[in-house]
Amino acid sequence: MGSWHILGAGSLGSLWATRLAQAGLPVQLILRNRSRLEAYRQAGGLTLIEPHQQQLFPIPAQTPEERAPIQRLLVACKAYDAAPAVAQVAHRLLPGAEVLLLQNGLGSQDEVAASLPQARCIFASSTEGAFLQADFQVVYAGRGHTWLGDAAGGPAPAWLEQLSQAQIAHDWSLNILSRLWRKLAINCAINPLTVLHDCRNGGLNDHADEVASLCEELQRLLLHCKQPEAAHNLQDEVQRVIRATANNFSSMYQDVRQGRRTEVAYLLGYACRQADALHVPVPQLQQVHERILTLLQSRGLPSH
Ligand code: NAD
Ligand code: KPL
Repeated sequence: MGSWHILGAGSLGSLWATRLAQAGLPVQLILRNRSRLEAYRQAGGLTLIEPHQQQLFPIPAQTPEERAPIQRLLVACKAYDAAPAVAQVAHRLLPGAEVLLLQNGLGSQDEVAASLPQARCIFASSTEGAFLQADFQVVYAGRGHTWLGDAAGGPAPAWLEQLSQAQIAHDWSLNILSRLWRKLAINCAINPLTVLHDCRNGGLNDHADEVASLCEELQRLLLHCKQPEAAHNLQDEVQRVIRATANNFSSMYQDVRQGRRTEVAYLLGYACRQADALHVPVPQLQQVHERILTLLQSRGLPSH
């Protein structure tokens, strides 16, 4: 069935690459440039770190300039890097190639799909947790689930069987956009407020009114976007997530704290742009968005 090409050897890309390799499936990593490739070769491969074991996988790697054609590409970059990264390898995609997009939020998937009319783009929404302990060393921090689907319809791909072999817990979703919208709404109700109030997710219990008014606006927006399933009981779900992750720092909080670029443009930014386009009033969301952009600017971080 051909090799898995994985674009981006960060947290999630390394997690997928090592599990596919562990199952004996052919994998090729695509790294940014020759100096990353050199650093990777020095490391001897990717290391997967789990609670009671760690294992090194000497997975072959290449740069985007390599010429070998690509049938199946897993894009594991951040949302803001996805389209430019795909552009570097677009000429290598075979007719009918499949491109899996692991990005959180919305907007980046459409950017990629618009640039690849010849490919089948499959969107994913994942609750897996992974982080890099060092370059090319990935810690599998929390087992989760990944939903995959084709917003344009069509059958489930035969290679889903390979994900089962690799023990990547997954389901084929007939409404992947609804899943992505639901996750986006939850992230929009929690993540920016944790940054603005400098708190763990559980700290938002002290700001329940603010969370509730964001949920109300997000629910209205989802209904206008024709996503009733994603809108259903949003506030209860947000409260459940806050309780379940009370002790955690949100991903946006961690990005800001570590001086990393955030995916805000594909979360709150996307929600505000959709609200604008559909003339849905979302004053609290817009105010939180502006406050976040100001905070990012004050820290010298990109606001897009
Ligand atoms: P990451 O920053 O750890 O990894 C991204 C990698 O892509 C980096 O190694 C970067 O160097 C690489 N990259 C960027 N541009 C490239 C290019 N042109 N060519 C080759 N490589 C390139 O990010 P991540 O945490 O793995 O997140 C990826 C996506 O998955 C994000 O949208 C994130 O929100 C989502 N996600 C992550 C997790 C998680 O636990 N880490 C869970 C769910 C969803
Ligand atoms: O996904 C999350 C994140 O931190 O990005 C949760 C824990 C759901 C908070 O929105």
